Amino acid sequence: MTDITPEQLAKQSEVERIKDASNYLRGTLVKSLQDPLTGALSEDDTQLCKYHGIYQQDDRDLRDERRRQKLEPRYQFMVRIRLPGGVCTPTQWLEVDRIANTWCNNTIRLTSRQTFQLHGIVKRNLKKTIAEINAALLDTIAACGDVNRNVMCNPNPQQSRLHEEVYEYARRISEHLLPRTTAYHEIWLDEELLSSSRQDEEPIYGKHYLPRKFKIAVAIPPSNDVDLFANDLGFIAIAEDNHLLGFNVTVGGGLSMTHGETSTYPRLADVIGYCPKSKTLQVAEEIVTIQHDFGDRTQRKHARFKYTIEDRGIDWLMFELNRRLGWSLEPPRPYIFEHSGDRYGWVEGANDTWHYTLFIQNGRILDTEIDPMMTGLREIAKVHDGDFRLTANQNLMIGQVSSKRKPVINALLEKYRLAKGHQTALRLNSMACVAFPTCGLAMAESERYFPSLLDKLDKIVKQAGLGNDPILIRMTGCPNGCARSVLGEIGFIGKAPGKYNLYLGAGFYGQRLNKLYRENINEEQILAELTPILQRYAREREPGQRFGDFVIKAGYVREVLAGRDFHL
Ligand code: SRM
Ligand code: SF4
Repeated sequence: MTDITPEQLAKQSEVERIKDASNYLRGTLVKSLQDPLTGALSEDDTQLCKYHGIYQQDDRDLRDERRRQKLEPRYQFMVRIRLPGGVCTPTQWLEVDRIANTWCNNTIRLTSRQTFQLHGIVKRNLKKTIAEINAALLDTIAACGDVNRNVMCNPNPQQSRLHEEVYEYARRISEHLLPRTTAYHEIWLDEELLSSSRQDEEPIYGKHYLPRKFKIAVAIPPSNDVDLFANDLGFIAIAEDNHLLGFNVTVGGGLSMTHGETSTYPRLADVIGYCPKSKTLQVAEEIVTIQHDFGDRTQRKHARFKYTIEDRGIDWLMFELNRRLGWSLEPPRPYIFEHSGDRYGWVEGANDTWHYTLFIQNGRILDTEIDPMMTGLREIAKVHDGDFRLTANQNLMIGQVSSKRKPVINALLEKYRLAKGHQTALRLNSMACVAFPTCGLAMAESERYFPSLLDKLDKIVKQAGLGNDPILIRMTGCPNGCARSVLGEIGFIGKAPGKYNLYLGAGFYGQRLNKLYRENINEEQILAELTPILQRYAREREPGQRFGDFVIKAGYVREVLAGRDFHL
C-alpha cells in the first residue's frame, strides 16, 4: 500500500478530501449527532457515517409536502449490519426484530448481499440503535463506505460440511479486511475516547481507505446464488471429497452504470487462477491493496476495481499480484455452476439436520393483516436452536434444524402461512431493490411496485404453461443495480416514475449480462413486449433451454460477451 501525497489529493474527488480530513473516520460525527437543530448530520459526516454502516436518508414520499410547509426533509437513517455469509443465531434474530420494532419502521429488510437493513431511524435514536445491535454481538462496521463490504457466502444446505469450512473463510476475510480505526467504538459505543491527535494504524487501507466500495463473495459450486461474478473479488471453492482444498480467484466484477453514459458499464469478473486455502487472506489483502494504490480517485464513477482492470488489463493485474504475493497463482481448477437461485423448502444437511428456505418477497419482513410474517419468524426464532441464513436472493433459510424439532418448525411455518409453495417459479426467482421511499438515488419504484407487475406476469406465464419454469427476473429503481438487474434473464431498470428499460438475455447461473431490449416503457408496454416472447419461449424452446439463452438464439437481443460491449 502506498501513501497518497498532498499533490495527488488536490486532484482527487471531494470524498477523498473528506476521508483525508476525517481523522480516521471520526469527522465531526459526535457533534453532528448532538446538534438538536436538525435531523441531519453535517454534509461531510453524511459521507463518513457510511463507513460505520449508516446512511442518512429522507422519506421521499414526504419531500414535496415538507418543502411546501417550509420544513427540512424528514431525515432518517438506514443501518446495515455486517453479517458475513448471512449467518446469525436465533437470539440475534430476536434482537434485530426487537430493534426494528423499537427504533425503526417496524420492518426488517433482507438485502441482496445477505444482511439486514433497518430503516426509518431518527437521529436521536441512532446511537441507541447501534449500541443495541452491538449488544447482540453484531456490528455495522464497514457495511458501507469505501472499504470491503459484507462478504457473501452460499448458505448451501446441500453440502453443509463443506459450507461450514468455506463459511469460516468468508468470516475470516471479512474480519481481516475490517478497518482498524477505533472511531466506531468511540462514537457509537462510548468506549474510551482517544485524543484527536492520535493517529490510528490502518495497515491495509491507510488513511484514505479505498477509492470506492469493494465487494467480495465466496461460492461453493454448483450454486452461484451469491452472483460471484458481480463482485470485485471472488473465491470459488474447490473441494475434494467434500473437503476444501482452495479457491479459484475472480476479479473485476461490478454492475453499476449511469443512464446515457457509455463510459460506465456493468462488468463480470474474470477467473484468474487458483490459490491454496492457506493463502486466501494474503490474496484478498494484496488484491485490495492493488486497488488501493491504482484505483481512480479522481472520478467516483470510474473508481471501481472493474475500471482499474479494464484500463490496465488482466496481464498487468496478474503481474502486479504475483509480484506482491511473492509466488504465482496456479492455473484455475475446473468447476461448474448450475444455478443462481435458491432451493426452497426442506433440504437434508449433515448430522441429522435439516434446512428450510423461505421465499421473502423482495426481502421485506413485516406484519400485515393477512400475512403475519414478522410475528411468525419471531415465534420460530423463539423455539429454533440452529441458525438463520440470509440468502443473496433476499430470502431466508432456517438452518440446522434437528429432525426432532422439524415438526415444531413445520407447524409454525403452517400456522403463520410462511411456506409459499403456491408461487410461480418466476416470482420465486424474482428480486427487487429497495428504491422509494428511502433510497435517495431511486428514479422509479422497485420493491413497492414489482409484486403487482409480477401478479400480471404470473397470469401470462401460467397461461403459457411456464408456471413452474424458473426465469430470473429482477428490477432496480436506477442503474446502480442493487438487485443485480443486469443479471436478470428479464431485467428492469428504472428511468423515471413508471418508466423502465427492459433488458433480456442474462445467463441462468450468473455467467452473462443481459442486453437492452426496449427503452423507457411503461407497464402496458412491458406486458405487450413480454407476452409474445414468453409464449414463444413456451412453444419453441429446446429441452432444458433457459429463457436467457432462448431470447439470444431467437434473435431478440445480442449476446453480451464483455462488459465494455454492453452498450454496443
Ligand atoms: Fe446498493 C447504493 C441498497 C446491493 C450497487 N444501495 C445504494 C444505497 C445505499 C443508496 C445510496 O447510496 O444512497 C441503497 C439504499 C437503499 C435503501 O433505502 O435501503 C442501496 N444495495 C442496496 C441493497 C439494500 C439492495 C436490496 O434491495 O437488497 C443491497 C444491500 C447490499 C448489502 O447488504 O451490502 C445493495 N448495491 C447492491 C448491489 C448488488 C451486489 O452487491 O451484489 C450492487 C451492484 C453490484 C456492484 O456494486 O457493482 C449495488 N448500490 C450500488 C451502487 C453503485 C455502485 C457503483 O459501482 O457505482 C450504489 C451507489 C453508489 O455507491 O454510489 C448503491
Ligand atoms: Fe436505490 Fe438504485 Fe440501489 Fe435501487 S438500484 S436501491 S434505486 S441505488
